[in-house]
Amino acid sequence: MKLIRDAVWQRMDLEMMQQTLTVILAGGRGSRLEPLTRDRAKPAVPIGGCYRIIDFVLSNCLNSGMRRVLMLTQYKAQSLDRHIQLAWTNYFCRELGEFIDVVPPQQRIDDNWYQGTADAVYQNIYAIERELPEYVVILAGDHLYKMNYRTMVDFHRRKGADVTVGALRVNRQEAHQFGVMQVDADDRLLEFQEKPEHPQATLDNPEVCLASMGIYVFNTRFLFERLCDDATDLNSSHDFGKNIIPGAIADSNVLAFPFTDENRKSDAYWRDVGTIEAYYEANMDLVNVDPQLNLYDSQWPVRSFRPQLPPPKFVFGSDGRSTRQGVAMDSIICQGAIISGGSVMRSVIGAGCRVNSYAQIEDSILFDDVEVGRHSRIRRAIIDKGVRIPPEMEIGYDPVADAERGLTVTDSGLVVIARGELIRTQDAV
Ligand code: ADQ
Ligand code: ADP
Repeated sequence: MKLIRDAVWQRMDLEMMQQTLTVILAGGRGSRLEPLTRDRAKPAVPIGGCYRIIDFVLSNCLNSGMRRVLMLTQYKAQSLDRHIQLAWTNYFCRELGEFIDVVPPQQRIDDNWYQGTADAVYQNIYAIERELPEYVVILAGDHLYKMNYRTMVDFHRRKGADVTVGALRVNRQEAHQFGVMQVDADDRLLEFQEKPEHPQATLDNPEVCLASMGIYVFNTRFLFERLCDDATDLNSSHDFGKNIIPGAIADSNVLAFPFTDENRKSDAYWRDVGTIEAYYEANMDLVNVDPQLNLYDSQWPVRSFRPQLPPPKFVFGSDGRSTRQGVAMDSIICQGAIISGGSVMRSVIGAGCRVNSYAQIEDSILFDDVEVGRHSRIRRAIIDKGVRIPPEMEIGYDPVADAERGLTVTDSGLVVIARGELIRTQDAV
């Protein structure tokens, strides 16, 4: 009996997801992630060694059965576009009506670039209409989390909503960065304030607010009506959080979908890695012994592009006088990396990196093809693709010296070395 019921549910789920079109907003500048976003869009920023930020949302889409995806890009999209072509297009079968289309601004409706998030979707209204979806799921391309969107679409459908907003409980101190909501006992939105200065707590806990995850399920017809009205409103900033959602509360059925972790039965892991510090912490979580975001979960595969590179290698290195074992602990080491006589602790080492003899790397993130010279010491640093650290260099030990070299140093002392930033040999200690 249970088997039959499961099969019926699965079929209904499948049909529901086939009636769904996904729009991923991937155009934000990510200026607080500078200099990592100097040449690439935020969703294309590498994370966890062999992933890009966008891989988490796209893996959620595939794992949730959402196979019609429009990705709206705007800012420095070339790296993102190439990653999608390399890593993702093969998972979608055009013959079955599946696709992932990267859509740059085409100025089809008028000659403006996208203004806000709602405008980005409005300008692609024809592409959405062509697919005749029942529901449109709008996602952001720069969040880290694992979520089965089916449960959210199902919640939206069962409760007869016009629009459903993904919601998560956050500490009151952090809530000013988000849309903050008040809901009734039936999850109906009573109030929505975008990034309020004084966020209002939930009724049951004065330290907690209900935040918008910036993801939405819309009935297509309702979405179109609201976008068309908004487009002609001269006072609108054409943004979902500022205009569309607050405007819909008064006369429509707007619901909040509470996102909780299915396994841990608690508040789920979800991060908007908007700042260098948040980005760094998210990487450090991945190298934790018990990470909140587990990459080794076979029930929820996270996919990405895998270059054809040899496996990582650990070798004894030598400086002519003695030898030193190449070691790594509590770390992620990607393909093609060689740890030759250096030591790596609590770090993420990207593909093709070289860590030479007597080098020490701690609590750091190296993107692909970084070379660390002999006897260099690196601590709490983020090093972009292809940077060469000369021998006997110290990074992350003296914030003043690091800033004098022209490197980015955050308030908490994290050092960021951007792509193409060459460190002159005479800077070495
Ligand atoms: P923010 O993240 O601050 O708040 P925004 O900067 O508008 O909102 O970005 C939303 C998403 O859209 C991001 O993924 C961004 O990259 C993308 N984006 C922005 N402008 C775009 C454009 N013109 N074209 C294409 N994509 C674009 C939102 C909500 C809040 C909510 C937070 C959660 O407004 O209510 O709490 O997300 O992070
Ligand atoms: P990623 O590092 O994200 O893989 P790519 O190597 O694909 O990015 O580069 C992204 C884009 O940025 C490309 O168009 C590339 O030509 C450009 N780019 C890379 N480095 C620089 C730089 N130092 N100055 C200007 N543009 C750059």
